[in-house]
Amino acid sequence: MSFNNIEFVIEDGVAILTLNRPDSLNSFNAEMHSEVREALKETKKNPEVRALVITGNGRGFCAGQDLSDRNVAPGAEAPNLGESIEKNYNPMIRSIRALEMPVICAVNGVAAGAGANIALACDIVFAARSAKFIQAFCKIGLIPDSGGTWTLSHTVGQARAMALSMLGDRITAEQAEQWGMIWKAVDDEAVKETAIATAKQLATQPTKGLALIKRAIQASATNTLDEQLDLERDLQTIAGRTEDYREGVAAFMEKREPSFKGQ
Ligand code: T3D
Repeated sequence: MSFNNIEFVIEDGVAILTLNRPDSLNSFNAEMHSEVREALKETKKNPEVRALVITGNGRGFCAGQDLSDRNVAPGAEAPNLGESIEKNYNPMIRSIRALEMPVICAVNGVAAGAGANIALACDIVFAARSAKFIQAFCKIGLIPDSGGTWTLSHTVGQARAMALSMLGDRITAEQAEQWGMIWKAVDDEAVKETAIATAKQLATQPTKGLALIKRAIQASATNTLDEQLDLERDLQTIAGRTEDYREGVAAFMEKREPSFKGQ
């Protein structure tokens, strides 16, 4: 597959999707959206892929929508941003959340606007210590999209979600870690390597089980305890029927390392 705005490689069971418009801090134009869609589709359908890493080239992770693509000249017809979100951003977030494998994000630099919320939609987020998370939308009269209003409320609580969204302050990676927005802040030079190593390790694990964990944790955001107990029962039923469960128990009993196939 060849792309103009992203890099996409598959190695050791891991797909690595790198946003590659560094001159505009990897902001999204229409072509990049369609390339990311293509890469996510391939990730989902390629049976060799058991984890995905999303990162960026250059000094930024992603600055959200490419604002040079928006004609806001006086008298120009107002763009329909709802259409843009329906066509591009929402399907991307839904795809990341629904992928039946771990999605690891390496936030290599500033993550602003939709860029911040794409990172926060991933399952495990590592961020370079120098990276910043910015809900930049309020500075241009918009609201956080790409799931930001939901993700932030659920991860950092309403007080912080509200202030981050209204003030558009820059949050450091360490602050994001302390607040539970991300998994870990790591040294700049180690961020991609750490994310890829984590993804490669996860790609050797029971992929179906990990996908079920993802489903359960996601559902807990809106379920009652009763609903969640029922869901855990149902998902455990599925997990208990996988080959990897059989292998995990057998390996434990035989005191050897398991060899999981992701099935
Ligand atoms: O429209 C729809 O479809 C609706 C959906 C919207 C989703 C959204 O994401 S809306 C929010 C859009 N994003 C922003 O508002 C962020 C804009 N960028 C910034 O605020 C700053 O660039 C940063 C805080 C991210 C980083 O600041 P700094 O000082 O480190 O870098 P810089 O100098 O501002 O940017 C470097 C270059 O990238 C610069 O280009 P130049 O001058 O070197 O040629 C800058 O124009 C360009 N750039 C950064 N962000 C964007 C961008 N170009 C186009 N679009 C951008 N979003």
